[in-house]
Amino acid sequence: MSHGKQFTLYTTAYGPNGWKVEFVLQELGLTYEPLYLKLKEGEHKDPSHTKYNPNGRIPTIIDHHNNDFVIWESNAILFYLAEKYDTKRKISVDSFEEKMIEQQWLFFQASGQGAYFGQCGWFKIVGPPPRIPAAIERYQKEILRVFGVLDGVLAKQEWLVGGKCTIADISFVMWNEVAVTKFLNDYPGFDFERDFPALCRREFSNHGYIVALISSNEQNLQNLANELKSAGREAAYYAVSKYDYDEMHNAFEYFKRVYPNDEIRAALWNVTEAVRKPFLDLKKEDMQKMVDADVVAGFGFAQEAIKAFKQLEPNKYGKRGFLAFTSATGSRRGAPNCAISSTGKFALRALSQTVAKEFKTDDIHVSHVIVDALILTERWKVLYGDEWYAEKTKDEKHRTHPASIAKAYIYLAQQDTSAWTWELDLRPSHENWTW
Ligand SMILES: N[C@@H](CCC(=O)N[C@@H](CS)C(=O)NCC(=O)O)C(=O)O
Repeated sequence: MSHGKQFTLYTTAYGPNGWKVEFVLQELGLTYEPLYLKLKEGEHKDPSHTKYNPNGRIPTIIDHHNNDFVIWESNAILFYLAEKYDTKRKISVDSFEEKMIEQQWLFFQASGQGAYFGQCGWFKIVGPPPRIPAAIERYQKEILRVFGVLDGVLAKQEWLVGGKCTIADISFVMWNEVAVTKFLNDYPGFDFERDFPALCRREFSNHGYIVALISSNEQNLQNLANELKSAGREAAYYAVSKYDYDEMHNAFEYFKRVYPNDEIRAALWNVTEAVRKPFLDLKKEDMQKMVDADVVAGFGFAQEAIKAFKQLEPNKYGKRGFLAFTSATGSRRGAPNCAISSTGKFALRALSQTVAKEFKTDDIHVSHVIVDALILTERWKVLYGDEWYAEKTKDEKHRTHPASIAKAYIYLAQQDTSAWTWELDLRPSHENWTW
């Protein structure tokens, strides 16, 4: 061939199967000439292609450095490229057993993912009308089932095989992407992040953030950091001995040492000394503890974050940094038995507003976020037991998922300078508005 590249790749711009071959060729630094066939015009059925690929589908490759060796079926191509050219095993595995597992996933991708997801696309989008609801639903359900298989496996391990990203993982990427954006976009109640967290990963680390966690509960910190790490994300934590001004400073200093070359761009505060008691039963110590944790430590946290933001240039959203104070309705209205928490949240709201106004012209975005919801975390189960939790959470619309809250924070962090939220109030749709 006159193009002088090692491979000729018959592919298309509009279908997922060819892209995985391009990903792998690029990862391995191999040169190729892509020929993007127009499927609508039947170019893939033309003898100029079918003489190489009797199946008349893309992708197909010709290896000009191996006697014009021809191979088709996307996963057969991936395996060929890995076995022949990934000698350092950058994106493939070495031992016999691991290779068999790699093959297992490649077979599953072709037969269980590609074939079924493709049928969903045919009945829902590409094929001729009428759109048959029973057919669309069947394949949508199959996509959800396959997502469940992958999510279950990836909840326990970082990658499908060999402890690293391999051709097995790469083979699934494009169809997953198409399914989320085009096939399940109108499926009732579908929420990728919420329903398949291991496939999707936690929101902030998923958006490229390193996650630096601070808490007084070391076990929780360890679990969360491990979960993020096993999902291939970067995370570190600092366990404070108590919530106070000095410990906030220590935590920030620690993270700066651990990540000397990274920037602090977003800081989220969520601390509450949640004491609920009749007013006359409260002790001086209860109030003092709240002031130390909610107010003084919150103030220290905000100072550290603002100092770090001020050293940076504005990012692509036009801000040096984003600081959020997580709060509650008690920050706006007091209620019986809430003298401690409400006083703390009122103070936090005042702090948030003053900091927001003082640093807006430094391009630092500060938001006060009220979250009024039963948040679906294991913590409630531990506190009140399985039965209570099951009863309280049975109605989907009365509860809030942490991933949905995280999504709102991401949205705030990415707002451009023309519309900054200064206060947000989040509730599940059927919240009973007792407050
Ligand atoms: N199992 C095959 C599927 C190939 C396939 O269906 N390719 C699509 C484009 S993504 C195609 O060529 N469709 C054209 C047709 O069905 O006529 C592979 O993974 O390579």
